[in-house]
Amino acid sequence: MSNSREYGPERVQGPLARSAMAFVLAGGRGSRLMELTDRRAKPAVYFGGKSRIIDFALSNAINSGIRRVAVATQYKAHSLIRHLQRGWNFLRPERNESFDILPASQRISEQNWYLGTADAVHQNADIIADMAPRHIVLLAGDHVYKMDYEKMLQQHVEQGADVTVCSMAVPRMEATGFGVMKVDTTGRIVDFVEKPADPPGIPDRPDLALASMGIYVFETRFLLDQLKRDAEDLTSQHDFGKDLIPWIVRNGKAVAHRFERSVVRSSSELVPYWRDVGTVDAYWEANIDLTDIVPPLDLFDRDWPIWTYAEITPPAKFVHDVPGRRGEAISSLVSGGCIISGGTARRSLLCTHAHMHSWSKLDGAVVLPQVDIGRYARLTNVVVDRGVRIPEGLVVGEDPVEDARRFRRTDRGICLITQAMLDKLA
Ligand code: ADQ
Ligand code: ADP
Repeated sequence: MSNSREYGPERVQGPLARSAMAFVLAGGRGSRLMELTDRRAKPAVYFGGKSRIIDFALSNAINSGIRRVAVATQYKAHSLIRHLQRGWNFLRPERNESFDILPASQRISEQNWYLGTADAVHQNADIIADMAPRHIVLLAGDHVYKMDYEKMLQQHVEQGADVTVCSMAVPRMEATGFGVMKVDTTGRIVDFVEKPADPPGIPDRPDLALASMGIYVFETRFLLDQLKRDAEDLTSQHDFGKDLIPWIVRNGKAVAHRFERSVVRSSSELVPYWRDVGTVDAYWEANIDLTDIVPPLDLFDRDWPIWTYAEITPPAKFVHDVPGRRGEAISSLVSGGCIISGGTARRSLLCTHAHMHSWSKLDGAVVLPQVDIGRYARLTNVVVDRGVRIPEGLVVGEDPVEDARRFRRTDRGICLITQAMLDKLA
């Protein structure tokens, strides 16, 4: 009798993640993050104090049981590649594991970088074929969420799909930036439109639309055949959302996987949490949300750790020397290597090696690594880029006109502060 029978029907397939490969697309710029992505790709932007955005997709892959990972990079990839090399090359070929960084390197045509997301995979088809994983889990490197891809792989095989697309319901008018699908009662996708101006609603909930999260599962051979067909199609823009997925919806079997079912078991995470953090406002909000009493994204969940490369740092230190000069942090996350000396951080998130000096105040501040905050500075609702030296007495967040003149101020009133902006003022 085979083992699978003994274990009952849910084990018949066995884990599929171990024989799958995660292919992470990390080449896009993410230009709506403004100066935060002037020098680094969006997947390399810091998030949550210790991580970079790409760590979420990669940790999900590892926590799901996937042991073959490839990351396609293109735009301003230096700090991204450095991070991947330092933090993620623990996957060992001698254990039948692999971790490959695949920069656009004109491997097929000497004229073209990665033309689009599908081309980024197609240009590496020979590498993928060599490794021969049974399935490809295609991921974007620029979303913050926790998800068990094994469940999606199981559904893909059970339903005999050509492609399985991960989806979640979003308010209908917020779906204009996504691929939006219509599904039948079996979950089969019957229509898929990329970024529609007027997204179709879900039949019994017309206020919601079913959005693609840009996460796809394919059988490897099927995907490689599709990529070859697409590469020869002169009308194609070689993009998954614009070309490949709509083609398979029309000509094959595309199925939707609902993200709600994939939420990782955790007491605080009853609602599915997935963020694109594509704008300064969304980025600020997702980081500040982590300071909530019960945050929507649990970084303290030991069942689903978010792995990263982290510099070795001493513990955070709080200095309170004379009365009235308290070094304190309230409802805040403070990373290693920070020194809060006689200043106050409230509802703020400080990455490694921030140094707050006496009488400085932060409220609603997302502070990237190695920032120095001078005496008497008062910063409210800000994102401070890595390495910035905030001069003594600088006040931000109290005069909208003055803020907009000096910094990148969003409509919502969040200010992004970079060293270049401060240098211009000097
Ligand atoms: P977009 O978010 O517009 O839509 P896109 O800009 O193509 O997707 O980026 C997807 C991923 O690919 C990102 O991680 C990006 O960094 C990467 N990428 C972009 N261009 C690349 C290139 N040339 N080489 C390598 N990597 C590249 C997609 C889908 C929608 C879906 C949303 C969900 O097309 O249908 O709704 O994702 O966010
Ligand atoms: P991250 O903050 O993402 O670790 P860095 O800012 O260290 O990334 O580097 C991103 C890229 O920008 C690297 O290629 C680095 O050499 C370059 N770089 C860093 N600082 C500057 C600067 N002041 N001017 C121009 N390029 C810079």
